[in-house]
Amino acid sequence: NGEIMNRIFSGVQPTGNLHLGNYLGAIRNWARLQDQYDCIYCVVDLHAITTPQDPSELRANTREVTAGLMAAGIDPKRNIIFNQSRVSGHAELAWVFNCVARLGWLNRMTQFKEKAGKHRDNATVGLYAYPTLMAADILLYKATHVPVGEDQKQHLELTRDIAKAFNSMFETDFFPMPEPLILGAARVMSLRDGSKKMSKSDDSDYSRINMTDDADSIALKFRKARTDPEPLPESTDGLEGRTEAANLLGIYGALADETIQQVCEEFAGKPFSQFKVQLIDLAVAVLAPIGHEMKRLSEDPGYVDQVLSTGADRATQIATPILSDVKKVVGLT
Ligand code: AQP
Repeated sequence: NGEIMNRIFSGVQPTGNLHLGNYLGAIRNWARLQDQYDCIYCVVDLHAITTPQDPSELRANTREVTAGLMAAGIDPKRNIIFNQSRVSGHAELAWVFNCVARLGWLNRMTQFKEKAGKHRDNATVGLYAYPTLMAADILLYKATHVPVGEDQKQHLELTRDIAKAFNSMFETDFFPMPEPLILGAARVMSLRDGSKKMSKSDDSDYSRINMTDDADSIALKFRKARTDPEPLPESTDGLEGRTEAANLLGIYGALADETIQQVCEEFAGKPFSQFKVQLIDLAVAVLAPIGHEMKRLSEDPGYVDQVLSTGADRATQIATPILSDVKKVVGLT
């Protein structure tokens, strides 16, 4: 019956302000994929609570991230947009996968090591088991493609291992192997430190451009962004060892849909002060309409809630028969 030809699943955590890294690295590309794929975009609130969240902020962030997805051009009619906790199948399938995945596999996950840091014993069990929930997110819909950045590659590999192990444990070909969709998206770094990625949880608001920042804040943050005293190089070779400079050129390139080499050629020999003026103009032109639309949507929480609830109903319709088959395969029903 031609089911699930090309289905995409992707998620974003409602852990704080959406920023330029989330936009250029993920959300903008999700909007571009909606013409070619059947897409499910999930605000992953169950993932968010693997680290402590304030309940009222979590609720507000879930709405804000949903508004961000729509403001960036993702159409909730053509795609499914919903928040994870409304479809109980995610947690149910994650439990089954907890009983398939091996401790040794999870012990190798670098994201856990990074996020748990030195206080490993204090990290939640949920943070440790994060990748099995992610596997459930994807396989609950038998998604065929998952857009992934560098940081999520290892988790997708684990998802494939879990699918394979499930299939072999129960002598079935039930789960398809989801393929990574490498979009070659830019990794956006902190404006204060070119060795750290731009992140929602960075203490300094000057480290990131939030999608809701107004033109003045965008200008101020880029003006204060770290660079070096050298002018812009003629080619990418001249960016060697200049992480902050490379980051700003990368951002410009991503916003303008140009390669970094093209940006170098355009600005070769110019000082950063001059380049930043152009960067600010471009960033404001791209982000201001998105920020305005997010603000407009934030004044209409009823509409945003309705999108999430309709999305959850549609997601449930796809997930229910798949979860019910899993239960039969495992012998739970
Ligand atoms: N700096 C970045 N550059 C490019 N892509 C990025 N993404 C995040 N930061 C950058 C991509 O955005 C998507 C959603 O990310 P997420 O919300 O699930 O979590 P994250 O990757 O952990 O993002 P943050 O901002 O760093 O959150 P915190 O501070 O809470 O850990 C993903 O596709 C991610 O690759």
